[in-house]
Amino acid sequence: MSTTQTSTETAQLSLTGGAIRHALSDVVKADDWSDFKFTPIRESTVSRAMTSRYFKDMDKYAVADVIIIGAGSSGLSAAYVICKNRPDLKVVCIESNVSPGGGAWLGGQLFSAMIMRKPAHLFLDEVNVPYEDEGDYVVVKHAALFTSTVLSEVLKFPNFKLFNATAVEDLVTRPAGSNGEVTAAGVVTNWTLVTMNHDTQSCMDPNVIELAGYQDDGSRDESAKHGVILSTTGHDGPFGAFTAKRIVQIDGNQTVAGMKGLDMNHAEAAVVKMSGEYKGVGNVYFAGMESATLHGLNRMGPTFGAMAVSGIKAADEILKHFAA
Ligand code: AHZ
Repeated sequence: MSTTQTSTETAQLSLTGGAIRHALSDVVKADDWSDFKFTPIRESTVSRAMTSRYFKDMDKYAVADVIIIGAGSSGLSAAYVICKNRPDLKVVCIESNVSPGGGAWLGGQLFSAMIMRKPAHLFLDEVNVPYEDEGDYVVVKHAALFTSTVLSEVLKFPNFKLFNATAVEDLVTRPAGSNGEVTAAGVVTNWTLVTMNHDTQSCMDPNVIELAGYQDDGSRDESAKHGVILSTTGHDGPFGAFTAKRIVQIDGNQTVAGMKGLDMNHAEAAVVKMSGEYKGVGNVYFAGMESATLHGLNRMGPTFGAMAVSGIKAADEILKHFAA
């Protein structure tokens, strides 16, 4: 039998053994629900409560210090590390799907358990996700336990905003040198449902989130740290590797190498090592399986240590950028 208690200024709710007692207002007396009611509300109040906050967030995060593209296991792990260490940075995550989490709701195929090779279990310790210790690797009883825990931790940070059901359609770029070099200065966004229907509707222009550190005329504000983009859109697929594919068009010197076959032992460390800053176009970092697609690394299949650790590594580089 468990006891859960929440309290507000006006009421205390006590859940014990199936009997719900509303201690102060006596709404439910002796299991008699016939007079049960909620506090009153107008429909327009609900609309305003949602939309005012959403648009306030859009306003607040129109300029961001860190823009994370994709809320899969690598993106969420990175978000956790950045938000925890730098509560002063504005961190926004754009996720094209309605449900954040990417491929980390299942361990592999349709199986529930999630495998992480050591030392990635240290991240599980940090976020308090329990696991079975099998020696060289650990097992979380359901991948959804990992994803929902990291997601809820990240969402609780006051400096983090998730815009889900929103797709990144392009990068904002600015000149960054006399030889045609460019730097990424933001992302171009749209509702995913709009992104999916550009071909069937008349022009629906997108929206933009700009990186911090630029002036009104687009030039760098040298007195401020410039913001960064961390792309974690997963491996090549219908939506995946979005930024990798776009960035090599922008940076004509590079190509998307494409993900190689599955090799668990080599793939995980390689993804971690190759995650981090992208040298071609300024202000862009990669983590997770998008790094594998960009750099031609093996995939690892259903073992998630590299997703957490590559997110941590990219986050560490980003923290160093802001600390310098
Ligand atoms: O919806 C995508 C997913 O949630 C999102 N995404 C992709 N393109 C986007 C775009 N705008 C906004 N243009 C976008 N969001 O990015 C997220 C990627 O999550 P993921 O779980 O696919 O990637 P990950 O690298 O974090 O984790 C990969 C997990 C895998 S795949 C794999 C294998 O195939 O071998 N093994 C592992 C562990």
